[in-house]
Amino acid sequence: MLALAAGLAAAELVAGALARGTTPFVAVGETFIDMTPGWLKDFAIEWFGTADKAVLLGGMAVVLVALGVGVGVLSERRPGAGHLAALALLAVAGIAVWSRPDTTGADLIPVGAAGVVALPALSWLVGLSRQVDQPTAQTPASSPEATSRRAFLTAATAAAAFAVTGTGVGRWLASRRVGVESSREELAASIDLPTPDVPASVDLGVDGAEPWRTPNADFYRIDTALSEPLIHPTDWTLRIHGMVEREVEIDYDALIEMGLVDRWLTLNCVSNEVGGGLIGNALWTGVPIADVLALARPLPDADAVLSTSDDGWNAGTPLEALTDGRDALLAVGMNGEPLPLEHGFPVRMIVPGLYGYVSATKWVVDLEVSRFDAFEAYWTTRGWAERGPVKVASRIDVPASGDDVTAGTVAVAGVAWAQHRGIERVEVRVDDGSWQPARLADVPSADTWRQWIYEWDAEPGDHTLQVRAVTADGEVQTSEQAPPAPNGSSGRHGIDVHVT
Ligand SMILES: Nc1nc2c(c(=O)[nH]1)N[C@H]1C(S)=C(S)[C@@H](COP(=O)(O)O)O[C@H]1N2
Ligand SMILES: [Mo]
Repeated sequence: MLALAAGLAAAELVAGALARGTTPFVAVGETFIDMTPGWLKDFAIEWFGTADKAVLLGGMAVVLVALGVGVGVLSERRPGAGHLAALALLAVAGIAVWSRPDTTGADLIPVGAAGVVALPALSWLVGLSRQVDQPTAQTPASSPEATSRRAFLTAATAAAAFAVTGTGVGRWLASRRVGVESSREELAASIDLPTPDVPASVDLGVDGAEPWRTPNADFYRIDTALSEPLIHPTDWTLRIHGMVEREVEIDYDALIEMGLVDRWLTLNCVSNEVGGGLIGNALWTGVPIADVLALARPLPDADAVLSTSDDGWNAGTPLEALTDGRDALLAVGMNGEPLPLEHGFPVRMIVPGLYGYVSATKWVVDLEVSRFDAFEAYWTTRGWAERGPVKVASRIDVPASGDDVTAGTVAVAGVAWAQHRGIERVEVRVDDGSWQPARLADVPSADTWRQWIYEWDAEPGDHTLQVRAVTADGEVQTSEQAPPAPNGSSGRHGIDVHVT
């Protein structure tokens, strides 16, 4: 019983820490509710009314105690059979978790944690308890009986203590997340967020191509946080200090009152491979970082801002990129919603033209005005470049490499980006032919990616297609291949297609 309780506690703890709502206990209960026949449901509601959930949970506790005792008694007699029975219980929990409609693979981690704790705990407790049951042939004077009893009681107390604290801490972690989620939902009503209507003629709407606006749920996520920091907006402050005339600290309301702007900005990761998907485009709502820095008045010698997240991650950004008039934001909204927790709630940075690792600090709480020669940031200490301007790049979304297409007119389409410089031209080449101009969609500014389409007159056979982009300031995307480290991948994206 104690081993089972310790296992459940491990599951609650891990689920709370990973911010997963579906603990094995909850999943089994929900599955039971779904499997309950109608007459029994009616009966339960009639008899217990709104206390039906409490009754169910109480009933589950009684069943668990009985199962725990059963497995324990079995293990005392035949340890192998006991362990098999425990594994079967875990399997039932795993199936219950897996069968929940909103489950993901990560929801199975707490079940694994339950097994990792419960099975050894079972062996340990049963082993000690068997020693109590098997008095040795020695004389009572040395009292091995008393010693082994004490050992068992110590182990049992440890398991019980773990069960109680693990469950408590797990529940507390989970409730904190719920609290932050609900304050996020309240903000949706109190701050002025736009409807993220996609501007006219930016999206060519080609079948299979990525939409111009990336929905929040599809936006790539990259960070070092195992579970995202949970910050209530009312607890959030931003400190601006270092090489400034006047140190400043502002809270969430003060930030909002500085005035919100809405900007379409494309964010991408330095780790994106040629042709990869670590890029997204959203309507961000926020306060210009320049306005916030101006409150503190940076000193003339400063050339960088070291921004730090609530969880200690940091990034170094050129001061110039934050003050040269571009739309560098302290963002509070994403696509018309308060920032999702995993994208930096309540406040993050977004700087057009720079990779995320040198600019897009999520859960930002501290801006230190400084000099590049005075610090090293999280990724620069790990060998990545100190500066991370975005490299011009382009990608073919359709057809997919390896596709079979029918001869005739084939829509070849994708995106190109060079944030803050802008895309002037995109060209496509078939096999070793000459570069042909693609047609470009509109863009609201130079800070977003730009869709393109090329109507290809496809002839039967195997063909290779390549794309390259040219920036508004005349840089032609290089064919020279570079890996993501240390400052972003380069080279041309190409696909192979078979035309029938
Ligand atoms: N606090 C914090 N902010 C962070 C990171 C991080 O690890 N921790 N990663 C950065 C990197 S490398 C990128 S590419 C972007 C990704 O932002 P997204 O997850 O909202 O797409 O966040 C940046 N901000
Ligand atoms: Mo990144």
